[in-house]
Amino acid sequence: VMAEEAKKLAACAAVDNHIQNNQVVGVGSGSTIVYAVDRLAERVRQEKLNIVCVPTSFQARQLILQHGLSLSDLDRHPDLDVAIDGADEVDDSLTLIKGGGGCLTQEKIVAGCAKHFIVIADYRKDSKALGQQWKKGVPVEVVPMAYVPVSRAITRRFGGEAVLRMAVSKAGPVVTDNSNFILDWKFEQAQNWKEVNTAVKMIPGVVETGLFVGMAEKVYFGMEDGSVKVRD
Ligand code: DER
Repeated sequence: VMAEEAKKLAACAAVDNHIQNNQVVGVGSGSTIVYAVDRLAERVRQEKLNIVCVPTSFQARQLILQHGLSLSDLDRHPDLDVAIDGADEVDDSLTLIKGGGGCLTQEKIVAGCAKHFIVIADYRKDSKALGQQWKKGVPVEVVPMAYVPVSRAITRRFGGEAVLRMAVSKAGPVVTDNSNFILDWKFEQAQNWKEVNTAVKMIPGVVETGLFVGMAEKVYFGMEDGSVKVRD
């Protein structure tokens, strides 16, 4: 099957296995999550489920509203039962690279508030080691005034190069939902991602990294043969 169909398979498997009545659900961002919200809305209607959704971006907020789902936030629901989100790459210890869509900060906050963080992805994200499939580097959200010193600090400490993400449909750099910039750090060799995540977060000006270490409980991969593979 094509990647889009594989995304849908993973999304439906995750929603069908992890959504039940009276839940607060974190809704991720990107293209795969669209299939999950479609399936979630269908189940809410068919089974008359009492579900409240917390978004991870303007995009997720729009998805929730467009599907007539109940919108909430972390002020009212700081404890989420489950969060479902996509990923750019998943390694064999469930470490994720996220942020290809620029939404990593709110995604990590919401994932951290959920009892269960479930990831959905097509087969292209299935990797043995970060960097094997995903070639765009690790996204790092930074305060705009600090992007140059942060970029230099990352490359001095860990090598590679950290490049300011430029917008396509807007002049100048991408501006996140939190009014920040994004550096894409093109690393050269495999790292101790737990250590890198901690060290990068300590650099003054860094808001968040796209390294999700020890957060994903289970990953559903939609495979090319139409099956769904689970890694946990
Ligand atoms: O940008 C993000 O963090 C997205 O969740 C990304 O990791 C997955 O987006 P996709 O489902 O469109 O591949």
